[in-house]
Amino acid sequence: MALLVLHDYFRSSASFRVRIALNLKGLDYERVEVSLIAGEQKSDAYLAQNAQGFVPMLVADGEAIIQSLAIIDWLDRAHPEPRLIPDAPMPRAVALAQAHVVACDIHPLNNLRVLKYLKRDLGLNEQTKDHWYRHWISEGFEALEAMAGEGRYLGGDMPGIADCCLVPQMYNARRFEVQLDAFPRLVAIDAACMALEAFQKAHPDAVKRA
Ligand SMILES: N[C@@H](CCC(=O)N[C@@H](CS)C(=O)NCC(=O)O)C(=O)O
Repeated sequence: MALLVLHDYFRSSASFRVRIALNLKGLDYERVEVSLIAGEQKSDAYLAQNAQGFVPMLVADGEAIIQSLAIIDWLDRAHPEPRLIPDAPMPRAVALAQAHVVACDIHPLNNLRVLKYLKRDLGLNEQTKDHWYRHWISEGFEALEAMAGEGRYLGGDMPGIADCCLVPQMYNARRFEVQLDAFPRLVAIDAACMALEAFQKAHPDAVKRA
């Protein structure tokens, strides 16, 4: 079995997605914390492996994989059970569409570098920046609430890639005090996921350095 080393940051939601996926698959991995606050993601040594300078990065037997959804896809092919991305064309499209609502349409707008740009370069104050943050989560969650099926999880009877994306985004939403009353299905799915050890062990509070 490949030696897996995850370069991540405890509070990074893209990293949280990958920790959940690794735990759901029951894989052992080492964590190397990259402090985003200290700017370690922009060090020469890190950039030599990950030109984008983001976390997460998974190194499997010395080969680096970046982008959380690409990492989850790699995990699903290298370690197929339990499946996180369905094989059948239509369920696969549904699962990826749900995951992309979070990973492509919410999260990039609220990324650390975007928030820094809003404050430092565009001169937004803290309150306006937080308003921006909440706006994009609420708008994305409106769509995702409508797209959630009847299952216990976004993935149906079992958690899948979309649940790996939802739970970290809910964590961010709560941190920034987004009103969640309008999203009862997402709140219920998040609670169902957080009842599972794989999600609990991946949570920022569980992996935070003492
Ligand atoms: N699309 C990327 C996003 C990764 C990303 O945005 N990572 C953030 C933390 S959640 C990061 O490393 N930010 C560092 C920075 O903005 O300098 C993925 O899914 O892996």
